[in-house]
Amino acid sequence: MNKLAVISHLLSNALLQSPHKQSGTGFAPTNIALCKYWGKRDAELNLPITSSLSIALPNKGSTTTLTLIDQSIDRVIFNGRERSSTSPFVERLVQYLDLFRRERAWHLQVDITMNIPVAAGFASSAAGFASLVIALNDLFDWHASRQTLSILARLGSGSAARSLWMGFVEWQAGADPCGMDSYGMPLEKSWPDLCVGLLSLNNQPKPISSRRAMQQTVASSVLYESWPKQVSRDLVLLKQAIQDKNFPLLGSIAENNALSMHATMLSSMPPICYFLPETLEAMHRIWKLRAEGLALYFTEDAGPNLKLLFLKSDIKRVQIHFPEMLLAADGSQADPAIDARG
Ligand code: 2P0
Repeated sequence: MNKLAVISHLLSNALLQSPHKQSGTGFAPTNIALCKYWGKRDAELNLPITSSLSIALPNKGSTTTLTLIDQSIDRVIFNGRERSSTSPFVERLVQYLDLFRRERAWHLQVDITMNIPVAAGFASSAAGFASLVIALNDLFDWHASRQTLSILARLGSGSAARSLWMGFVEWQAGADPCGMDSYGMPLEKSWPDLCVGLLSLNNQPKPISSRRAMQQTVASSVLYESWPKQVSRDLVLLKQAIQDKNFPLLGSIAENNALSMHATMLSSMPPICYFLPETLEAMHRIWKLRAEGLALYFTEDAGPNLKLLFLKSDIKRVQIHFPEMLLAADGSQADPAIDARG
């Protein structure tokens, strides 16, 4: 099944005619995976090999506004600056919009604003595609469920399936070849004392996109065989840690999960290494502080920067050691009852 067939299955033809309104808007939060998505069983539909689990950063994310324009091409404005129609970013976005445009009779101005440090690689495509789908839902008046929007967002970028909710979200891998059972689900748990800090260490462009890196890992790493087993264990332990508010368990499993994902990359051929000297230096500082009694853990995605995990009671101590850290979530809004419209 291809993307168009999935969309036709989810939305009737009547819903795919011209937009109902002149404009539509949506906000979606960035999500940080505590148990990572790494590897696809279907590259066209972004269907994962394993489930994954994330926490949303409540006030950090992407707002997309779509406005119908009387022009022959789409215009994309990112953080106030118009982007060239030939840039890979705009091409990927327009290709995605085309999935919902059976006749090329209308075009849009797409305004995307992200309030996360974009150059530092924290602005994953997840919040971007999720906010785009919420804006399309508004523009077309689909009244689609969050589950449907999660599947639609996944077609743009896998991790976007988790950005439709606040709080903890599990993206179920599912087994259906068409992916109708592969979407995000909020956990009915909140943890107001849990904090996430963004530690920006190096803003150079990535050596390889996460999309390609995933593919290369699955195709060539002998260690990848152990990844699904690790994820099965980690999901159980993370949910237990969230249930019991057991922070050392949550921190140690999230950190180990990230390092194990990077281990599969290091063992791929050719090797993939997102660590930079600054990354390793920060990891050693975190481990030393932990040995000295500070409950501080990290997670790392497909880039050199770290996300710090700690409790509200330790904010000041963490800030003394990492004054440059951006406090992105203090857990107080990690409530699944609040939906992503903010
Ligand atoms: C995650 N990452 O779970 C993992 C951890 C990066 C490292 O999801 O190809 O941009 O669009 O489905 O979602 C980044 O990959 O990849 C990612 P595509 P995506 O957050």
